[in-house]
Amino acid sequence: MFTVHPTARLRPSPFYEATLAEGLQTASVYNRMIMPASYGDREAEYWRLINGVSMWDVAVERQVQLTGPDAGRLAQILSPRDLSKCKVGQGKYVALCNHDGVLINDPILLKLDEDRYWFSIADSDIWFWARAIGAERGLRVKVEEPDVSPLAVQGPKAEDVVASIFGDWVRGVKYFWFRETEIEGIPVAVQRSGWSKQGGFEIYLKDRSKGTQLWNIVREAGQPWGIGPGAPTSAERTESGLVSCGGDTDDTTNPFEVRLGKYVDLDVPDDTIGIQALRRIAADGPRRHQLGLVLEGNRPDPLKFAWEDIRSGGRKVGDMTNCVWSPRMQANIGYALISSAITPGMPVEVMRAGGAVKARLVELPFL
Ligand code: THG
Repeated sequence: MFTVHPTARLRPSPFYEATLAEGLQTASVYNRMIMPASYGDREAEYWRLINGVSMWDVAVERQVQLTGPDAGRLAQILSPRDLSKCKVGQGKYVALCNHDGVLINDPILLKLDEDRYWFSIADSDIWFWARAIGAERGLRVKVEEPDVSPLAVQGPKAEDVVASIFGDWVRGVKYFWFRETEIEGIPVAVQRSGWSKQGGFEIYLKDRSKGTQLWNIVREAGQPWGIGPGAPTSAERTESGLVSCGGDTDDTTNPFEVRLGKYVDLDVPDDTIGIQALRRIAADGPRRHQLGLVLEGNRPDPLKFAWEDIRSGGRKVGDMTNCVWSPRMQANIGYALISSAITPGMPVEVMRAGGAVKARLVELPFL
């Protein structure tokens, strides 16, 4: 075992002390922060998410705030999804692309005001990108990181827990919509969102000095429903078909290849970054697509670090980009980023460390 050497470059989450007190066992790094991964019993944490309620320190979902008269303009320039009908209090899942139409991040965009937005980002440096584009285009917009840290409450019992804290109004909050409020004097925003398909909310803490206090409020309110600490769960997200940008994608992947084409509107303004390339890709048809893989074998064999080759008829046709044991399917399942010529039902094998493994291709999501 090793411990993490603290430095000012590795910003601690406001919930860091609370997660240590809970017995945090494993973590990874995301947006140059420590991301809690498990408290020692992944299987129990998985079932708590499926059947009950789980709370996650996801402060690594850092916010990039746009403010000023051109904030909405910049948000649209960065997002090839039509934002013209996005209302204050609404969130939208967006696929940020570079000028070649390559996916560089897949944040949730929150519209806090006509002239204030947050990108709640995945793991890449959008702060630099947004500020550079805003400056190069001469826009009247400030780009900065606000003091905001999400805490996710996920699972079928999450709504009961969050309603017991904030009131029954949370039951009426629509998917990806949010409201700013406070609890015991702690300023927060409460959104129906989260990186699972088991339902739930994210509580965006707006005062980093109150992390332990907010953690304990949720922990205590959740007791009647058996809440416990957890983390974004690779088995559940894979079963549910959620994308992990940077994990399931490489530096040539476009949104159409990973089922995000429905978040690309080809008629957004011509100055939207990447839209010319995306129109071309849409017209030509993407070269690859993303399918599910169900592998033969009945022992867990997760993918470690690198993608693994997928072969058909003796030649490479794609990559297996993740692989996890699914407790509900009792199989190793994964994603294929694979030639568009290969379709569900065609025989493939995955070149794993222990040798070739036969796999069945299916449409996503699995469940
Ligand atoms: N919550 C918040 N910020 C985030 C994430 C989050 N930032 C990083 C990362 N997660 C961004 N990635 C995703 C990926 C998928 C979804 C949300 C954020 C998601 N997708 C649904 C799906 O694909 O079925 C719904 C999409 C839709 O219908 O619009 O939820 O989790 N704050």
